[in-house]
Amino acid sequence: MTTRSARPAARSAAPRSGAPKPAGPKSGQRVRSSFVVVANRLPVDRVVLPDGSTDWRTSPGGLVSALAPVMRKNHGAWVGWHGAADEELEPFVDDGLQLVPVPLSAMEVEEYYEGFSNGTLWPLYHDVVEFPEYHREWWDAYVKVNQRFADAAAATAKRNGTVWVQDYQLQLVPQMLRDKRPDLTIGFFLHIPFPPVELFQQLPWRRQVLAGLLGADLVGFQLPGGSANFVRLVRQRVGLPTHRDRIQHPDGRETVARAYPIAIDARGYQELADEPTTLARAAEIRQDLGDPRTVFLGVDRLDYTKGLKQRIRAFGELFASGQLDPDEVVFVQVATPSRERVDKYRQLRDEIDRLVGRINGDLGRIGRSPIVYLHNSYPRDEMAALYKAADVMVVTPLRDGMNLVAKEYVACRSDGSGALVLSEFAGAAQELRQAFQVNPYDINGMKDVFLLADQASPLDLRRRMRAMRRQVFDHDIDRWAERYLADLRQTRGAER
Ligand code: ADQ
Repeated sequence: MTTRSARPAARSAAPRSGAPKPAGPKSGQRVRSSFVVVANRLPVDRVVLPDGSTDWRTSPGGLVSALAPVMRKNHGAWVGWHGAADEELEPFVDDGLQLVPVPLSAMEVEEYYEGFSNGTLWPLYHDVVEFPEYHREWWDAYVKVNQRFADAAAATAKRNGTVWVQDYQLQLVPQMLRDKRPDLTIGFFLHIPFPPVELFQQLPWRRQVLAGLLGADLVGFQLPGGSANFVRLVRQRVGLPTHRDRIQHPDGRETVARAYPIAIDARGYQELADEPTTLARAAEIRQDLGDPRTVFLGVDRLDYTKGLKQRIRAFGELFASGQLDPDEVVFVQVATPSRERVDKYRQLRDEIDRLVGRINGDLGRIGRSPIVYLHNSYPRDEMAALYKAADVMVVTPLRDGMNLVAKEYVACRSDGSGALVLSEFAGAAQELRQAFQVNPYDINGMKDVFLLADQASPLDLRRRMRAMRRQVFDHDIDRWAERYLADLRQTRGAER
């Protein structure tokens, strides 16, 4: 396995230190806002400075990349866990965001977060690519923690305010919040797929989860398929009447279920990618890789849904058969460390280490490894440089709600070059139709498409990239949030 130069975020990104903190809530003072986001995690990570003091740094990840700009624009408050167990923190302001920490005990992290959220819901909602585990103690912790988040949101939201709840960890919050604060407009957005009826009904607590979501005025999904699954389940399992995307409650209230495919800050990415320092860094990366003819790139959280094993196997076979020549081609796989305390994730990491080690051991030579594997998190400018340096981006999840990496790559290719290989099972495939689409379970099929993308004519690539760029730039993150929030206002407006 090779770990060549690239700059890990944890060591190189400078935390905001030294400068006085913006005036924030004083100790014990409550934050009140008419726009509140509730998510499992606050959008910051704590860093320890050389003098031993601590500060906060905006954390990477799909959800954070998507929501931070919207929050700043709306002077909102963000309710979420701050990432350390058994610690209570007062609300604070960081980088213009009002942050309201929700405490979790070590046991709750294990049962609510690692257990029910990531050991039950995550695999169940991703087509059962790993077996979901069902434990009653995990469910009990999920209920308890969801209530705590709902209580914190209820205490933060101003009268008649709007609360936007995020993702699968907090599906009970909408109804819990409505019980306490019927004056609020409540939105929910699910970042991961919503499974078909046949899979969802495995869940022993399926009715409670549906009832939790039904507390929202608007339930948003990545794709129309997810929203249709939800409406069908509500009809069958809860017995409420539905009409297209509307669900009628006995008290006259309505819940609307609709798709809002999440987007990125396309212009921001493009500008960053075109900065002279980024371009220089991209050239340096290629040089460090030995100036190969083709750089293939994969960038994923290290997660079993991302199809890493199948992808690496496909490359291993292409290198072994000589269809790809390690003297000319390199495959760079960046895998962000993720959920490292969960067993399945530890096992996956070991398997990937072994797989990459075996391929490089068999096929590499001094100074040349066919696969460059980087198990690290990087700052945005380094990510943009990697996207610029890559000729072919490979995004081949077994199932993915959307996949922002695919869109980020497209946004960075301002000269129209580059190829995107994209799994049919990523939500992004419904929008990026000109990508080279693959079925990630079909290793031979994937190998063919990797070769096809490598050999495609510059004209064909430019034509595909132009169409994908139009899509990504026309549907950016601002439009996504505006569309969702406008619909949310309307759902409630119609009732009042
Ligand atoms: P994720 O499963 O985390 O998100 P993805 O959409 O690809 O997947 O978002 C990953 C984000 O992390 C991207 O913005 C990417 O740039 C960043 N990232 C990845 N590797 C990195 C690294 N090594 N260093 C730094 N940053 C890195 C969930 C769902 C997705 C959905 C998003 C948003 O699973 O399907 O698209 O939420 O809704």
